[in-house]
Amino acid sequence: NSMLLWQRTAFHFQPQKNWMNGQPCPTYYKGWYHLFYQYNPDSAVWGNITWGHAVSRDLVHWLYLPLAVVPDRWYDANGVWTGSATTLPDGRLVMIYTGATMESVQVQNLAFPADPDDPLLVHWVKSEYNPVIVPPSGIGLKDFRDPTTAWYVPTDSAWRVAIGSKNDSQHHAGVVLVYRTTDFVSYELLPGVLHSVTGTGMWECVDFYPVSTESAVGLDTSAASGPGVKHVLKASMDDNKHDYYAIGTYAAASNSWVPADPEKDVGIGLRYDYGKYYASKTFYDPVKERRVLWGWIGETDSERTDLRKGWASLQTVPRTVLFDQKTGRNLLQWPVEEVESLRLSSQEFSNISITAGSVVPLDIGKATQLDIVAEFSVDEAALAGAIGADVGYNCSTSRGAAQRGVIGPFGLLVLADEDLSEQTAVYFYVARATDGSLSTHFCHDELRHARIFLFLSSEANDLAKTVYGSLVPVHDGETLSVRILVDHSIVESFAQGGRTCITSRVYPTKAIFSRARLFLLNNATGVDVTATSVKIWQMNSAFIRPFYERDSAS
Ligand code: DQQ
Repeated sequence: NSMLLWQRTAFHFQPQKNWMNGQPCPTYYKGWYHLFYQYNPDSAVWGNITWGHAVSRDLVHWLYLPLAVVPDRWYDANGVWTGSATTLPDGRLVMIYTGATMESVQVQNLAFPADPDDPLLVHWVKSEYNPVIVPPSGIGLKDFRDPTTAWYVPTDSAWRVAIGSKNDSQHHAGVVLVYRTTDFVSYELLPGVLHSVTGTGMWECVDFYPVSTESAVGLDTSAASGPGVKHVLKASMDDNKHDYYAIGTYAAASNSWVPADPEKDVGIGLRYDYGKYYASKTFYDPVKERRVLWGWIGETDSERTDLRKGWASLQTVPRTVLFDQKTGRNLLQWPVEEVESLRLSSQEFSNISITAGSVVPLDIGKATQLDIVAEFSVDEAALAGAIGADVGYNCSTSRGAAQRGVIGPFGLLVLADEDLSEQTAVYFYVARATDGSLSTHFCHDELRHARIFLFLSSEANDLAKTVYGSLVPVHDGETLSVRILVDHSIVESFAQGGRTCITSRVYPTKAIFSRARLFLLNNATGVDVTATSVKIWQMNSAFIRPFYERDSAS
């Protein structure tokens, strides 16, 4: 439907048409970044899951390739589901993926590049040994999926692969099983579980990787734990469709991982992203020595609408993931530096005062493809007076940017129309306890988005509208800062250098083309706020296009 073309994004990855699912399977091979993604080639809703494939030189400009792995065997007839890539020391690539069998049993299978000399890895073959892992006893036949990238354990002279599951006889616990292998064909289930958290249900798309606590570089998945290295365990909660992670300590000898803070364990603590975000996955990029995170942005409209528009869901921009050395408790996520290559002209504003209860338009011309970096400071004297303000605040139970507090909300209104009837508010909201301590909330308010619906007025309530967010750690002396990527129907925000991130999938009907605007907002009752610096870049499109084999021949 051409009416909806403005909702397609310009620099986020999305297929040409139809349904894309989480979890991406990213990797790097012979000069190219590869993205394999769960894809329905036939329709804009989930089904016929197959591996779509795209390649890029820079993680920003992508070329669509033919389908990589399709469901054509008894062991994957009901879908080629999520998998992972492992690069062996000799450079070979091993892909292990979940197949849903003819009877919908979840088994693990191997796939290999048909021609390892082809850097584009266009053709794939399946192993004659498939399936290589079947559900072990005590595990549900449909609760055994999404094998991780393998890591090598030198003391054991073997590789290990983790697989997510659940254990309903143990208080609905999410669990991670670990297999040992030397040849990727035969696997031995290790005793015990890597980790388990009661009450969290099925863990999908488990990811397990080391992070350096001392330097700002990424680590290969096989980097051993020890001083200066901790391990991140991430799982996608099938019950609530959020991605949770925790940082902890891995002991290969005992096949166990222990979170640093049991109160913030996987499934009950930190999330990668507090918006519309699920089924993410990292890979190690050996070229730039970084760990890169991909996440899946689903739709918040109905399947019926997706079918009409002919496509559904996207990927976030790839994000670099680092341990936050300053807080020591969380990860930092930041758009990969290549995203900055899309920056075109910029405009800079400084020291704009936003008085309590006001909105300030920023005259920047087009406002549908932006990269924004903004810093705010709150009037000190007013802050000192605001003791005991808004202690019980919570983004998701609030009324969003319309709910006025003493020290918030303030921030930006993106994808807004001229009279603000449509907008996504990206804002901070500060609460001050009676002991004087501050806690800072970071939120996205979509409540004023897409009230009008395009096809039938009876579908006006089709969209899930919500206020997203969480607390963001702020250190003494830090200014409040946010980076926001605006891309037609996606708003991706990174607060305080990426300590807390939120992604919104919105459906603008008024803030489109040249009618989209950008504003500063301060809806606090008690404090004036200064936008000390706001830098805004217009963003180029990434022009994702098909790549034909004849191109490579020429
Ligand atoms: N969807 C895939 C599974 C995965 C889930 C199947 C994540 O492999 O667990 O489409 O959304």
